[in-house]
Amino acid sequence: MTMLSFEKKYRVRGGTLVGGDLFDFWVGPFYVGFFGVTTAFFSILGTALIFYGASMGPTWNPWQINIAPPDLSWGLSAAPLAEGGLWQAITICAIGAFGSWALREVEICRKLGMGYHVPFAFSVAIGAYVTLVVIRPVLMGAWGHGFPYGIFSHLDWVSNVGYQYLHFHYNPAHMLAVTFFFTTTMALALHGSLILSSVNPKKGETVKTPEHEDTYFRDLIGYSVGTLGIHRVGLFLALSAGFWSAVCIVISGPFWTRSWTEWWSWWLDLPIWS
Ligand code: 07D
Ligand code: 07D
Ligand code: U10
Repeated sequence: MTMLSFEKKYRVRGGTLVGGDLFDFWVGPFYVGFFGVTTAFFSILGTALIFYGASMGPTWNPWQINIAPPDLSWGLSAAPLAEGGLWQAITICAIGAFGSWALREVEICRKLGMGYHVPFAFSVAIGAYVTLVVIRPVLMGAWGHGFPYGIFSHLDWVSNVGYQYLHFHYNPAHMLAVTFFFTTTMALALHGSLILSSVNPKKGETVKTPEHEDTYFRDLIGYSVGTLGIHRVGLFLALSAGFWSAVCIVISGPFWTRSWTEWWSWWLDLPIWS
């Protein structure tokens, strides 16, 4: 079935979570829905606020624009717009836009009768962002612990926060997250290369079957996880990377305030050594 005739079949009403038929239509290739409207609303408003913040700042250089969170002295209260209130409003818009996008994904899943794997996966990324700008600042008692919105300024934040704990690489949850990120890229490289090697043959050669793919890994490492299984592995690895990232930052401050190198002294403190 070509894409266009398939679209004709599935572009029918139904499956919406909110709004009934009201926004149940497409604009060009995009499905709109109630959450498409809320996505557009929050992202347009949030972007406009970033431009407003930039207009108050010293530069229009896109690399240097910076919208900082309120000073720590504001605690968890609402700050005036020019003193971090903009950051607070942009954070609300960002969460509104990301949440709307995830719910729009859910509506598209429902329309197509598919599983909710894509919105679930995106929710893990949203969870990491919310951990950085809401959960950790709330646990530490000030919005000022959120990261600033700017291309270079957010890098400065990561570096500064890292050195506040002396050596962030010694954070055990950071180790797990980094390992999952590395493993995800390795898994994607293995999967991408295996698929291309079997279904994109040279001119004149035949396309190979999933049995070839299975056999390749059985010959190489003695086991094949299977053609469906590798997608489960990939999703697990990628979501674990995001999950352990959120853990590594939420424990830094709320649950561990000293250097991460010191954390490892539990090993030296084991009673078996004395
Ligand atoms: C390829 C999908 C497309 C998405 C893109 C990003 C914007 C921002 C806004 C000027 C993989 C679009 C960018 C809309 C413009 C303003 C105000 C996704 C793809 C192309 N970071 N980060 C980047 C964000 C955090 C870190 C690049 C966002 C945490 C490091 C881009 C968030 C920490 C490095 C960017 C976020 C952190 C980057 C490329 C939110 C820990 C880099 C991103 C909402 C997670 C790299 C100059 C990319 C870089 C980079 C965006 C959060 C660390 C600007 C939107 C606070 C160490 N980050 N980041 O390709 O080159 O993602 O920076 O949480 O080295 Mg960041
Ligand atoms: C938060 C992004 C969410 C994005 C969303 C969508 C748009 C729309 C529109 C394109 C989580 C946004 C969408 C805006 C765009 C269009 C049209 C993803 C998020 C919802 N670190 N470190 C991590 C490594 C060091 C430090 C995570 C490596 C140093 C701190 C990851 C190294 C020190 C924090 C990671 C390294 C340090 C981290 C990031 C190597 C600094 C965090 C991934 C090789 C001196 C952050 C939750 C992530 C974290 C984090 C990797 C080094 C500090 C595991 C590989 C030693 C303070 N580091 N790091 O979280 O856990 O993605 O955040 O040296 O806060 Mg680290
Ligand atoms: C995968 C796969 C697979 C495939 C695949 C893929 C994974 C099985 C079969 C997919 C993978 C790829 C294509 C590879 C490339 C992808 C990446 C590298 C990932 C990164 C992607 C990007 C960088 C692209 C990002 C682009 C985006 C997000 C599109 C941007 C979209 C928009 C600007 C429009 C968004 C649509 C919305 C919000 C909903 C509908 C809204 C409109 C159409 C706008 C009109 C608005 C309204 C009608 C509402 C009115 C607005 C209001 C009320 C607001 C007003 C507010 C004010 C303040 C004024 O596994 O193999 O192959 O292909």
